[in-house]
Amino acid sequence: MNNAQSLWSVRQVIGQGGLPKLQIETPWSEAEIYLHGAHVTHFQKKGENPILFLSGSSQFQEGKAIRGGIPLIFPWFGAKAGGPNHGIGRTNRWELIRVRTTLEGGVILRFLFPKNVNAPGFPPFEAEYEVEVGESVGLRLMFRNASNQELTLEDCLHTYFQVGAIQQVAIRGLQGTEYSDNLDGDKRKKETSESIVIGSEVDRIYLNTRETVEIQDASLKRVIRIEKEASASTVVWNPWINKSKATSDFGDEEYLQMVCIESGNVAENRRTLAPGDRVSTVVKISTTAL
Ligand code: TA6
Repeated sequence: MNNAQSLWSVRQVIGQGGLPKLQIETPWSEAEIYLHGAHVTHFQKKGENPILFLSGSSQFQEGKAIRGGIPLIFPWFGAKAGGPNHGIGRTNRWELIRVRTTLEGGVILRFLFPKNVNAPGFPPFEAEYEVEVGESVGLRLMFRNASNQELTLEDCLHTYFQVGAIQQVAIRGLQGTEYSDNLDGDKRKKETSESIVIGSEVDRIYLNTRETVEIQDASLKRVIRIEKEASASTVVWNPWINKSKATSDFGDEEYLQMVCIESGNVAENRRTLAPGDRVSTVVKISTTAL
């Protein structure tokens, strides 16, 4: 499929594990999205390094999460008795329902979460997801409470970013915010650093922050900007050595080339929707030279 006016193209091919994959080309960039989890696994601007990390050890099979790219997390974040870690969004096949051109000549793809999949303990809800591919990547995760009772849910775009060397990366934009430290009994702590440098395992939920976060990568000589709307939580995660070795779908050394900067509404930032209400989470990922 392509559109003469806008020079973009979208092709469906057979991806890893025999899963259907969309290959997107635009005048500025290329991207790949698996229908499985509506999972963006690749985004790269022409002449630059890939922006998203994808593990060389990732599984590609129904019911399993792809390791890397942009996993969709809802309606719960983390562990839940009776359900998979991080919810049901990333382990089900979504349907591509619309493709349209942007004013700039890029392309927006819209996906529908399967309506026959229910989350244990949650009233019925609908989810749709838009991915805009152009000079940057735009993400919009949308929910509607399709029940006649209140719906309280967490959501998160669990994005894995590619970096040159993690010890040469500075993460900026979180100074002055509070975080819950998953490695220290979820203790609440204050972020005092203007630039966060990662030299060990980090697993933090920054709360009540709507700020833009930047990944300053001295090795790849670029800045990745993560802007967000309607997102009050930012999660920062790097598994470091021991957790990498203990994770079968993650290479032992891959922690050196990645960091997760995740945008959503989790923990005390979870949101409650009245019957029929709608809510979105919006993220824009862009890069500039350093
Ligand atoms: O976002 C950080 C986190 O919650 C970590 O605690 C770690 O579990 C990570 O997500 C990956 O979870 P997954 O279920 O994808 O292995």
